[in-house]
Amino acid sequence: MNIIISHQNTDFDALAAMLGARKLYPDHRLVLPSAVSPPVRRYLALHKDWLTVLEPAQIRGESIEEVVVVDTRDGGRLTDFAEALDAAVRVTVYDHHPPGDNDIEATRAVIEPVGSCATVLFERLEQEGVELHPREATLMMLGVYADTGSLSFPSTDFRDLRAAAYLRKSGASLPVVNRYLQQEFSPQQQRLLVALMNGIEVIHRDGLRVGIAGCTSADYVKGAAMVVERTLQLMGLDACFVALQQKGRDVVQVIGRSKTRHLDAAAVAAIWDGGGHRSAAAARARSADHQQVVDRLTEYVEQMELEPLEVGDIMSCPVQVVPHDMSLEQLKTNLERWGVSGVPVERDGRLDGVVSQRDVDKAASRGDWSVPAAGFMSHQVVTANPDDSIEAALEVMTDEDVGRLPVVDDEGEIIGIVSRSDILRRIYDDAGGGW
Ligand SMILES: [Mn+2]
Repeated sequence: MNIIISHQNTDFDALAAMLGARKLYPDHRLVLPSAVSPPVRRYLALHKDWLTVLEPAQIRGESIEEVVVVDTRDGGRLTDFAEALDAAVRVTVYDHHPPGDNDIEATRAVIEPVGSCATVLFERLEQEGVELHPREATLMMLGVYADTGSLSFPSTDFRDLRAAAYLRKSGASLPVVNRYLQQEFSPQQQRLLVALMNGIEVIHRDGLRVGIAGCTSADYVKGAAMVVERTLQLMGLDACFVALQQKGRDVVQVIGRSKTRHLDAAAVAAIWDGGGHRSAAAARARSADHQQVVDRLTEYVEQMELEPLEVGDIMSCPVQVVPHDMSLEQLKTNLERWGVSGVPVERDGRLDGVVSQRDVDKAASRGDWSVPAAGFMSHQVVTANPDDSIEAALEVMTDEDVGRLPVVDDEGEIIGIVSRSDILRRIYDDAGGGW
């Protein structure tokens, strides 16, 4: 077995570099350490059908031939893999950190003094002529941005900027990158974040959650828009508008962010002759008080025309349902024929569980093709209602760690299925990412 690993508390640069390494070594398996940073964990929860990762326990006892280590070579950050590293025939390192006392011994090491390890891997892929899918480019971009402070840290090299440019050209989605980025805030920004988190009013409109807040500050807040963006992310809002007034001034700064195509931030900013894009816009309201601006924003959001945005709108239907006694062999054939990655399982007309492609692969590896669906399905009882908002469905999937939710009507009948990929498509369409 050949594996690709990285450091404890895996961050986006490490994950991006692991993906890059797997593009170079397609037969190697990705193995994550026991501790992974929370934003990476959230990213993986949503992308796991596409990005398969193993846990250290799953390689125990395997004979390891090659270990590819990325974004570190410090043995102290690789303790989960000490055994594998000892046993490996070859150890290859891709890193961008300066040398240290605790560095592991490598058969081959590619060390480049650039801002992110994703850049190191990107350049190898470029040399080999390996093409990237937009979602792969997006993760690589996340790596570059995370380690360079979105290309702003002094450690940012020309080569990081160049990698970012080519990743963008390969279709990297900046809205998705921003969705996952952790940003560092100044004290003024932190105070603003606290004020917004505490003072924001959330208006619910047909499954959309729009936050509106008014706020005063003693000094000018540089980078207030980033705080508005973070508020939107932290609160899981679809859009967020903030009226910010510096004490003693009669100008109100209006900042809008929207990640839904149902609400055009630029149209809102236009109320005060501002401008921008659908997803990000700003305006300056003169001779105004922030409370007046908040009232006007609230009126706008409460009265705007909306198409509904619900699970029922994006679910797949009609839905294929399989009986609990369908054999593994038949099920595998059917999933391929139907081109779906999972189906609900029924028994006596009622939902009994869900079978995913992963369940099928796992069962198939045991070699008994006659085992019935009930023997390897997930006994999953969480479902969605067609009236649920898609954000709520996504939350349930993340909380329950399931990839799809059967959609049932009030009588308990299965009328559709909504999968992580349905929601991904919706999120990315809304963000203009297009995959
Ligand atoms: Mn790094």
